[in-house]
Order: sequence, then structure tokens, then C-alpha cells
Amino acid sequence: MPGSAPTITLLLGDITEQHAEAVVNAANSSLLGGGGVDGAIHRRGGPAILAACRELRASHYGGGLPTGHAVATTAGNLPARWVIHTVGPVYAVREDRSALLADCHRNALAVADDLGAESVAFPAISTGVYGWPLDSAARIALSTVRGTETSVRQIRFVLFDVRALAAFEQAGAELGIEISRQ
Ligand code: AR6
Repeated sequence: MPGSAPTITLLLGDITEQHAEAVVNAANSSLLGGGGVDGAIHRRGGPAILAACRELRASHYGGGLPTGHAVATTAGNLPARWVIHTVGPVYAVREDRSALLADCHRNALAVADDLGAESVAFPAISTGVYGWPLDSAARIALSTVRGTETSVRQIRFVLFDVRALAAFEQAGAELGIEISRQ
């Protein structure tokens, strides 16, 4: 296992433009596409990603990818080599689903380790259609990746707007996690 922790970088941007070895998709369990990050990844990545997702549905994931799990496909025409699809939990006021959101990050890094990916870009999983409050999601995302043993050297959070970026910056400061800005 690596001797030093990976760098964690925050940046404002579109995850489909990232030159990371792997980009993480905030998918749904069907793996067959959707809106938000998922829609953008399939649009920019082209049909090879959907074809690979269909194969996964026809083989290992006949019932869909369970919440918190992660699986890799080609990245098609994206600048990345792989897309790691994970399914975030839908936010619920009456039930604490934080462990599932942490699982997404931990399992995505485990898949990246299996692939040998040195750099991984994450979106703010569950904070769009799935309604997770940004401050809470940022704390869970940052504390989980910092607490996970991984061979990945560079972890990037690609935030789509300044509100999301500010939430991750604040969470990093509150948690005392060393973060670079790009
Ligand atoms: N690059 C980076 N971040 C983005 C991009 C982008 N191109 N587009 C949106 N975001 P969401 P979820 C931000 O809804 O909440 C889909 O339909 C967005 O501002 O993509 O996990 C799936 O198929 C937000 O902060 O993912 C599922 O059904 C964050 O990415 C469902 O949505 C996540 O928003 C998953 O919902």
C-alpha cells in the first residue's frame, strides 16, 4: 500500500472535460443513463459507455447496480480512460443514509485501485437530483476519501458551481483536511 496519502484537489468545472484516468459517474441503479452528471457523461462519452452498461445489466447486474456500489466501464470519447459508475443514495430526512454515500466514495476508490488508476475525479454525488444537502455531502465525501487506503495518488472533486465549491472548501477546513485548489 502507498506510503503517503493522495492529494485532494477542489476545482470548479465540468467532469466530462477532466483528464483524470477515471471519472466517477453519479448514476442510478439502472446504469442506463439519466440527467445531471450521468446525462453529460453519456452525451459526451458517446454510445460505447451505454453499450458497456447494457452488457453489465445483461451479466453481473441484472437487477441493477445497488446503491453504494461501484463498477467501471470504458470512458468512450471522454478524455478519461474509465468511467466508474456509482449509485448515490436519495437524501431522506427521516433516515440516515450517510453510510451509503460514504460507500460510494470508498467503493469507487476500490474500483480505481483494481484498474490501477492514479487519478480519479469525483462529482458531488447525490447533491443534484437526489437532493443531498451540499454541506453534509461535502463532509461525507472528503472524510471518506481521506480515510480510505488507496493506491490512487490524485483525487479531484469537480464542482459544478461556486456554491458546491464553497461547501467543499468549508468542509475541508472544518475537518482539517489538507486540500489544494486548482
Ligand atoms: N460536471 C460536474 N458536476 C455536475 C455536472 C457536470 N457535467 N452536471 C451536474 N453536476 P446529479 P445525483 C453536479 O443530479 O444527485 C441522474 O439522473 C450537480 O450540480 O448529476 O447523484 C442519475 O441518472 C450536482 O451538484 O446526481 C440519477 O438518476 C452533482 O453534480 C440521479 O441523477 C450531482 O447531481 C443521480 O442524482
